[in-house]
Amino acid sequence: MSGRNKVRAYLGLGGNLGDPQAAMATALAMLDASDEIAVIRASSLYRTPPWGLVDQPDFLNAVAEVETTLSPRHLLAACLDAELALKRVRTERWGPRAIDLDVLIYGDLAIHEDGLTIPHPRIAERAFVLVPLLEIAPALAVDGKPLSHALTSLDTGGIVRLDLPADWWRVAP
Ligand code: PH2
Ligand code: MG
Ligand code: MG
Repeated sequence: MSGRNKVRAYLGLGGNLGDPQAAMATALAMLDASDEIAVIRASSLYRTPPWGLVDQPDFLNAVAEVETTLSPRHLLAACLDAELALKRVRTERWGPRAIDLDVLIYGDLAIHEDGLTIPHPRIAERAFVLVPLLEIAPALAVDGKPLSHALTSLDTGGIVRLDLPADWWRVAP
């Protein structure tokens, strides 16, 4: 990746069908293989109770920090490409899925466009996003507000950190 215009971004990963750990590791490897995206680190994997539609299996969730020379829209497109390559079938909103990749944060940018809202509008409402995000970026703030604040009003019950090596995402399980 060229040294110019590198932006730090955070991606949310989740899944609850098939082998989500393998799907997330493969997705990060695919993104990292792009000349325009470098995966800097990934959080631990967390087993999390389903949010939204509760009558579905537990999810695995993680957050990855990346550096990219892609625009927000192209970064999102790269995420959607990885989802498609992993044969994600889009079904019901908030329903079960093999892999979901979301652009949570892109530098200091705030974007409100059709199909692209950054920072992701529901970061502060979702413990399954905040817990892994704060693990790797404890001082992160959105709109000048520390995200660690948001976590104090959320229920983190049932979220379990898996005891895996820090490079779980580099090894094909
Ligand atoms: N994703 C959803 C809906 N509900 N719940 C958890 N725990 N984790 C997720 O990633 C998740 C969810 C749709 O994006
Ligand atoms: Mg999502
Ligand atoms: Mg998504």
